[in-house]
Amino acid sequence: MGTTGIHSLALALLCCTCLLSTTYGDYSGGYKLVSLSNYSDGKGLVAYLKSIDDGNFTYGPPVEELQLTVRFETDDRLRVKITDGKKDRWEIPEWIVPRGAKSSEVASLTSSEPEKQGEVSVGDSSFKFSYTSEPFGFAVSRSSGEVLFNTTPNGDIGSLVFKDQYLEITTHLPEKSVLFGLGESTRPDGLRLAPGRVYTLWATDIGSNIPDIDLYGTYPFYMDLRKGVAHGVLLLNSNGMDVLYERDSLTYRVIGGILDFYFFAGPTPLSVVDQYTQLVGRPAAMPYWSLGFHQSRYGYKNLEELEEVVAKYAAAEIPLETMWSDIDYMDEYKDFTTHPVNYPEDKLRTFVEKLHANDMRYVIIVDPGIAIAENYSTYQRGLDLDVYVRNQYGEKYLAQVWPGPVYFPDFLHPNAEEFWTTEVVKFHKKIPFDGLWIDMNEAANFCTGPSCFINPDVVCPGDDYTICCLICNNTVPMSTWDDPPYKINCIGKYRELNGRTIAMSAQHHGGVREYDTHNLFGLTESIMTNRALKTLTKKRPFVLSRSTFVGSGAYTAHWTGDNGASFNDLAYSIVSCLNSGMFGVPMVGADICGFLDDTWEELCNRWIQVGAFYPFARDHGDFHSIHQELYLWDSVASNAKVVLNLRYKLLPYYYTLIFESHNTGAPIMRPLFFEYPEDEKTMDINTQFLVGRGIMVSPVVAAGQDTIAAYFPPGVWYNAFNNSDIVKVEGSGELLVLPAPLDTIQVHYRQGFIIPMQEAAMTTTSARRTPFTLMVVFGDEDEAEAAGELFLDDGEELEMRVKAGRSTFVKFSAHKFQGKGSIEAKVTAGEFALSQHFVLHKITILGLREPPSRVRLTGNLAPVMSPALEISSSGLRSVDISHLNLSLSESFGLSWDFDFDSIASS
Ligand code: MIG
Repeated sequence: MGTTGIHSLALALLCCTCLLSTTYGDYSGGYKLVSLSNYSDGKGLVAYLKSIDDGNFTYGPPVEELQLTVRFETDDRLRVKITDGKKDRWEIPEWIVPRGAKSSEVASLTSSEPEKQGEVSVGDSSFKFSYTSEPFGFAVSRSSGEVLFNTTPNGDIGSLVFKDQYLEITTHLPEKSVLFGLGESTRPDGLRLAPGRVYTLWATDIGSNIPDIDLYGTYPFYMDLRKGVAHGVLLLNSNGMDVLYERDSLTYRVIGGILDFYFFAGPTPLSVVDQYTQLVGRPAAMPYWSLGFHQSRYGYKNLEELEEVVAKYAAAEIPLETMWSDIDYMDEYKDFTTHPVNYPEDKLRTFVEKLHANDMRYVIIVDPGIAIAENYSTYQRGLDLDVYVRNQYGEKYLAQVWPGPVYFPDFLHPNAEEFWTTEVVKFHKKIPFDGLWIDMNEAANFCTGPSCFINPDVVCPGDDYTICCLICNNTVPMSTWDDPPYKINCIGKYRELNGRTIAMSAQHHGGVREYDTHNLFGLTESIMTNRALKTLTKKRPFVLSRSTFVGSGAYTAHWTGDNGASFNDLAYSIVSCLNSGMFGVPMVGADICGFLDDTWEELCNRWIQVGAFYPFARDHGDFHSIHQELYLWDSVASNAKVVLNLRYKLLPYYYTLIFESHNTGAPIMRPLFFEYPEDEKTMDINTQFLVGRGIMVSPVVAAGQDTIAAYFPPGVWYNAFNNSDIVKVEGSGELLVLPAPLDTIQVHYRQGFIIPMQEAAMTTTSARRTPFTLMVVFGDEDEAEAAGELFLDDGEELEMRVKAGRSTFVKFSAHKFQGKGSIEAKVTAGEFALSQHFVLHKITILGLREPPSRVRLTGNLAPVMSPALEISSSGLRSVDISHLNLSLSESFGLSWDFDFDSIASS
C-alpha cells in the first residue's frame, strides 16, 4: 500500500537507468601525500594529503587537506579512514554503531619522511597496507601479497575525489572476484552482484516487489570471494551513495560523511561475517517463541476477526504461536491507542491475556510519526520532552503519515529513550503485547518538502490517506542538502532525495542534518524500541523493523517488506533472506504467501513450504488482497502441517543457531557457497539454502512443477521427512531431479551433523516440554564422524550465554567405524537442563550398514545395557535407539557394535 501506484512507472524507468556507464577520475586531480607519522606500536600510520588542484569544480571544490588514518585493529581487521584534515565531518556516532573491540593501548605517533611509496605490515596481521604518494592511492593486500583492494590511480582507476558533498573512490577488481552484498534490494540477478549494475544505498519506502532498486535498508558492505577465499569490505558511512560495479572495478560515489573502510580478512565466508559482526554488533538473542509461526494481516477489521483467525488455526490444527495487529487496531492511526469500536481496550486486553493463557503471543505495529492532536497525550509528552525532528528553520518538522499531520520523534535526541520508553511502558499496561513491529521507519512521509504547513481549508488526511494534504512549497530554491550537486540514483532517479521522506535539511539534535542520518532512522528507532522493551520486561526483546542499517541485527529482526504474491517474489525472497543474514540480521523472513496482490492456492502452498524454514516465519497480507491464512485451502492447510511439524521438531536446532548467530554472527539461513566456497557452482544457487550447516532446503519456486532440479554437493543427503530417500553424490556436486509434487518440498539432512530435535506441537511452549531426539547423520564411508550442538535456556531471559543454573550447552560428537560406533555428549552447566527435566529419549542414526546388535551406555553412567532399550531398524540405513531417558544435564557416552555371536545365539 502506498506504493502500488508507481510500480509500473518505476519498472519502466528502471530497465534503462539501472545499468549506467561509468567514467572515472573526471572530477579532480586527486591528492598527494605530504606528511606521515607512524604509530609507535607499528600498527598503522597517520598521514596528511593535499589536493592537487586541477580546477575541476564539478560537485564543488575539493577539500584541501585530508587526514588518512590506517590502523591494524585486530589480526584480521584493518581500518582505513580518510576525512577532512582540518575540520570534523559527519561520522556515525559510536552509540549507534559501536566499533567493536579496539587495540588496547593507544600508541603515540612518530613522524617520518613520506616516500614515493610505502608499505606497512604487522607481525600477525593478515593484511598489508601500501600507498603511493603522488597521486595518492592505497592498496590493501593479504600478507601473502594478494591485492584485495586497490585504489592506486592508473589508466582505469581515477584519483580519490573528496568534496564536501561528493566522495568518490574506485578499487580495482581482478577477474576472479565474485561479489556479494551491498543491500538492500530485491535481486533477480541472484546472490552474486551483477557487473554493470549500480547499487544505490538509500533507505526507501517502496515495495520490495520491485527489483533492483534501493529498498528499506542500507548496507555498504560486500563480500569478495576469490577461488574459495573470502574477504569483506565495509564502508562505514550513513550517507546516500551509488556503488557502481564493473567487471574489473567497484566505484563508490558518496554524498557526504567520510571514507571509513574496514577490511575483514576471512578467509571463509563465515569468518568474514564473524569479523564484521564482531565490529558492528552481534545479532540479538531472539526469544524462543519468535521461532513459532506468526499470522498477520493489514486489514483485520476488528477484534472478532482476530479471534476467528485464532480459532480457525486451532480447529485446523495448524500451529499458531503469534497473532499480529497492523495499524488497524489504532484509533485514527495514532500510536499507542486502540480503536474504541473495533478494538476496544478492555476486550483487546482480555484477548491478549487469553492468548497468553494458551502459550501464544501478540505483536503489534507502531509507526514513527506521532499525530498532531491536542488531546493526544503521547503527542503532548513528545512536546514536553522537545523530542521532535526540526526543519531547517528550527521549527518542528511537519510531515504526514497515516494519522494525517505528524511530527517524527528524533531518535538521536537525548530525550528519545525516555519518550519512547514511557509510551511503550504506558501502552503495555493497557495491552500486554509481546513484541513490537516498527514499520515506515525509512522514514516514510506522504509529503515531500523542506517545510510544509497545515492547509486550514482541507481536511487532512483526506479519503486517500497516502495523498499529501499539507501545503509544501517545493519550488523555492532548495538548500544544498535538499538538492545536493550529485544526485544518487534513488529508485532509478524516479525519486529525489526528499521524496516521500523527511527533508534532508531537517535537523536532529545538535543540528545534525537528516541528510547525514537518513539511513540511520530505522536503526536508531530499533535501538530505542529494543531499550524500551528491555526496561519494560527485563526480558529479551522482540523487535521487527523494516528499515535497517549496518549493526541493526543487534536490536531487531527484519522482514523483507512489501513483496508481491507471485512466484518471482517467492524465488527472490530466498536471496533477500540470505543477504540479510550476511548483513548481520539473521532473524529474517518474507511475507509468506505474498503481501501485495491476491495470492492463490498453488503459490501459498509453495510459499509455506519455503517459509516454514525462514528463520522468521510470518504470513502477512495486504489490506487490498484476499485473505491468505493457511487454513483457507485444504491443500495449504495440510502442507502447512507437514512443514511446520518439521520446523517445530527442529526448534532446538533453530534455537541453537540463534545462539550461534549471537556469538559468532553466523547466519541462520545460509547460502550454499558458505559451506562449499571452493565449489564455483554453489555461487549460482539462488533458490536453495542451508539452515545452519546440517540441513538443506530445495524448494519449488515456480508454477506447475512436480519435480525439482536441485544441486547436491558431494556426500549423502537424507530426506528429512522420512529419514530415508537418500541422495548420494560422489566426486563433484550434481544437479539432480527429485520428485516435488504440490505436497512435497525436498529438505535434506547433510552427512556429518547431529541435529537436536524435539516433538512437534501446537506451540513452542508445548514443544519444549517434549522429549529430545538426536538425529545422527553419517556418510556411508566405513569410517565417519558427525557433530552438533545444543543450547538450552528459558528462551527469554536477557542474556543468551552459557551460565550455571540459567542455561545448558551440550556438544555432541559421533564416530563410526565398520560395525562399531559411539556417540558422546559433553554437557556444560547441566543444572539448568536438570531443573527443566530435559531428557533425551531417542537417538536416530542415519548411515549405518547394519543395525547394531548391542548398545551400551558409558561415561558417568555405569556401563550397562539399558534395559528399556529398543533397537528397531526403519529403512536401509536408519536405526532408532529409543526409550533412552537420558538427562541432558550430564555428559554421557553410548556405543554400539555388531556382534555376530549375540545374533547367532538369539
Ligand atoms: O504504507 O501498516 O510494509 O507490512 O502492512 C503501508 C500497513 C504501511 C507497510 C508495511 C506493511 C504493512 C503496511 N505498511
